[in-house]
Order: sequence, then C-alpha cells, then structure tokens
Amino acid sequence: MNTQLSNVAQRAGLDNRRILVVGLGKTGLSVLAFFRRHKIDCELVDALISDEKVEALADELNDVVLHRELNDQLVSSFDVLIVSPGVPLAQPSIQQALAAGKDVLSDIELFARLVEVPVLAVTGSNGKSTVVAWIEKVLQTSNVSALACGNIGEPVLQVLEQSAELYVLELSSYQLETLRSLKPLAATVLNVSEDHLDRYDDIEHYAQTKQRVYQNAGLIVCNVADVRTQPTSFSQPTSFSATNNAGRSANDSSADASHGVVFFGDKAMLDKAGLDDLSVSYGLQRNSGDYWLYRGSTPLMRSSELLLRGKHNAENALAILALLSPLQLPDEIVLQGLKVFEGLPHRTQLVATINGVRWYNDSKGTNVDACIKAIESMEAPVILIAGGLGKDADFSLLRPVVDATVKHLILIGRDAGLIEAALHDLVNVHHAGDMRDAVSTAQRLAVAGDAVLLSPACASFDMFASYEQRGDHFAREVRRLAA
Ligand code: UMA
Repeated sequence: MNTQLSNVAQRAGLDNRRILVVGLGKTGLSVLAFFRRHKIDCELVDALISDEKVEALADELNDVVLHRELNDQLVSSFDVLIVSPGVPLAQPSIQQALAAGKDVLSDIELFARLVEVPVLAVTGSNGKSTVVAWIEKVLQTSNVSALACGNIGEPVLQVLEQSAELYVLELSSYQLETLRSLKPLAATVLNVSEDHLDRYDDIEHYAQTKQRVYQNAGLIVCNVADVRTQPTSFSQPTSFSATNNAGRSANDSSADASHGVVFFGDKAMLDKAGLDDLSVSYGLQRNSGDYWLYRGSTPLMRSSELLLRGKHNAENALAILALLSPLQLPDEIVLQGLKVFEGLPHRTQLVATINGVRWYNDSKGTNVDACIKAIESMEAPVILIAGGLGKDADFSLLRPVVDATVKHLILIGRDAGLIEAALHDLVNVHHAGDMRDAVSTAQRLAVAGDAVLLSPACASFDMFASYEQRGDHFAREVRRLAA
C-alpha cells in the first residue's frame, strides 16, 4: 500500500463515521473497493439496481449490506452519504440529510482530500473528455506520468493509488455540486451551453455549478467568447505569474491567494478586450489561409498541424496550452504532443466510407451544442441521425445549422417528436424504430459525397446503456453495410 495513503479514513474525515454509499454504478463500486482496501466500513443503497445486477455483483457485495430503497429512516442512521453523480441531490432523503447537517459528498471530494500530487481540472459542456485525454497524451509525450480520470470513465478512487506525477481530472457539473476541497494547479470551464436542464433551475444555475471548479484553483483558464466560463468572482483578469503557480502541490493552502486568470479564444476578440496587457492569453488567428495558435503575440503553430479538425478543436488546443503553462514545459515538446493526438472514439469518428458516403459516429454528441459543432465540422451535405432523451433542451437552436447543411433528419428515441416539432419545416424528417432501421434508412437516402452523422443531441438511456453502447451499435450496423 502507498504509505502516503495510510490513515486514509482520518485524512478523508471518515474516522468513526457511519457511511452510506449511494448508487452502485462505476462510482459506487470504486468507493466500495477503495474502502475495502483501507478497511473502512460502509453500507450501500441503490434504488434502481436490477436483481440481475445484484446477482452479477455477488462477489463484490458478499459481506456488505445493500439497501434497495433510499428513505429518511435509512439516511437517519448514517453520518456521511457518498452520493454517485447520477443520483440527484434534490431527492427528499438527501435533502433531509443535508438539512440535518450530515456530510453529503462525492468520490471526487474524497479524492480531493487525499490526493498529494498536482491536479489539472477540466469541465465544460462539450470537449472536456477530448481535452483531458489530449492533455494526458501531451504529458506522456513530455515524459510526465499523467493519468486521466473522473467523468471520462475512470473513477478517481480507482486511480488514486496508481503512481502518477499528475492527475488530469474531468468533472461533470454533477460531480462539482458537492466539491469543496480540490485545489487544482489549473482549472477550466471550456464552454457552457444548454445541458442537464432537467437537473438545474436554468442555464445560469448550471453555469454556477460548473464554476465551482475555480474555487481554490491556482490558475483559472476561461473562454473569451463565453461569459459563463468567466469567473463571476473576478471583475477583471488579474496578472498571471507562472512562477507563483508552478510545482504547487494539490493541497498547498497558499492556493487561495495566488489566483491567476488566463483567457483563450479568438485573437481579435482577446486583442479588442486588451487582455494581453493584463495577462498572457492564448489566441487563434487566420493568417494567409490558415489558422494559427498564438501565446500573446507569438505564433506557435498552424491548426492544420493538429490531427483533430474544426475550429473548436483548435480552441481546445489553446485551452490545453494555458492549462499546462504552470508546468513550464518546453514549447517544442508540448506542441509535438498536441500534434500526435488522434481523438477519442464516439466523437465525430469516421467509421467507414461506403460507395462515396462517409459514416461518422458522434454518439458523444449528447446535447444540442455538441450536435451543432459536429454538423459544422462536416464538409458535405449531412444526413443526421438524432434523438433519445432530450433533457429539456431547446432543439430550435439547431435550426440555422440544419437549414444550412442537413438534407435528411432521421429520428430515434423518446424525444423524437420534440426534435421533429422544432425542425420539420426545414428538413425531410424520417422516423426509425431502432439503430438498425436508422442506418438502413440513411443508406437508402444517401448518395456519394454525403456524410451520414450520428450526433443525437440527446442522452442515450431510453434505448441504450450508455452513449458508448449507442455508438458501438451504430458502428456495427454501418460495418454490416460494408460487409
Ligand atoms: N441510481 C440510484 N438512484 C437514482 C439514480 C441512480 O440509486 O436516482 C443508481 C443506479 O441504479 C445505478 C447507479 O446509481 O446503479 C449509477 O450511478 P451513476 O449514474 O452516478 O453512474 P456511474 O456508473 O457511477 O458513472 C458516473 C458518471 N455517470 C453520470 O454522471 C450519470 C459517469 O459519467 C462517470 O464516467 C463515472 O461516474 C466515473 O466518474 C458518464 C456520464 O454520462 C459518462 N456523465 C454525464 C455527462 O458526461 O454528461 C454527467
């Protein structure tokens, strides 16, 4: 066992506390395994778990009490609730626990209390997994042993005991709701667009939750074009001193005093705001036909040297340069790392080209903004497959890009009717019962030169276990066409 992790219960504030782990998905199971390793007792509750899953987990659960209903009586017998991100805090029994002054927290908060190496923290509505995996790649190219974790699919308590010089942590708004103790070396909200409005009062409430990532951050990295990413507690950007922040440990208590704010985005917009006079910024500017990435007024590289397409990915690369700046790595190594990242599966991933039609899997396009970005990055007429659980989104935001680029819209899932209502006057709408039906409809409609894009603008859980499973089904059906 890592000696730094001895006395874990005490350091995590769990000593002699009665602990209830709420939710038994990836997060809950990782908490249980971590507690076993450290001999910390807990009980579990999962109100939605199936009997089949309980049976499949028999080994993991053998000596632990699993409750199947979360109610006030159960909650009253515990001091601490460790709640999985997908379990809404608005549930009455959790509200009751909060009102009673119980410690309601996440696995991320436990990680934050225990981690002893620097953390880079990334949130945003779109692009956060790409940015986190990209940073991990850049650091590995630079011989820094970095591990990506969090919402990207790697529960934090699962990686905490692996040896790493630095963690690159992806945080969802759900994971930020109860987070207090994280002191990231640098943190960003990449962008804020409508998502998860079934869980928040409105987009401002969602943006405020995202901004919790900035509390205690050594360096704040925000988007010049998106005011909701800019820290509300800072009216002006303050000057950034890389030296003040470099090498700071994750739990350095001087963090509060040394906030720096750095902006990234369109260079003309940065120049207009005079931001270079106040701090170094990271800009994108078109020079003789190609976009260039800049630090302040220094050109660094062409965006065409990146393997990832689209202006939004060039902006992601700028955010990465800013987030890595406290580490003071040599430019040539960082730029080389940026150039070799190939992207993640299910993000505008080319699955196949069949008879001149390109088929793209963007199953990770689980909200309207991600779907817009995916359509914008296509250079051909698009046949769009969309639909699923709409999370109360405003699908009319798709109108300009659908009008400009989409020639057929194939709808699946529970909220197909809502999307149809928002777009039916602009585009030919078709309905499909399942993914196989959607793919064969697309094949019937597509001609050489078209792009068929699965970018649902919705969550997947009405038809699939996850966006990955949805993307895998799509890719399998497409490959069947090619066979
Ligand atoms: N459950 C209840 N009561 C409820 C809701 C759920 O008991 O009211 C139970 C379910 O029966 C299930 C368990 O809770 O057994 C599921 O917990 P969970 O939804 O928190 O899922 P995990 O498997 O723990 O995965 C979570 C994240 N999921 C969500 O936030 C919904 C994963 O992000 C993350 O990768 C993982 O922790 C590790 O950190 C996925 C996601 O969809 C990718 N994230 C959303 C997004 O990116 O938009 C936020």
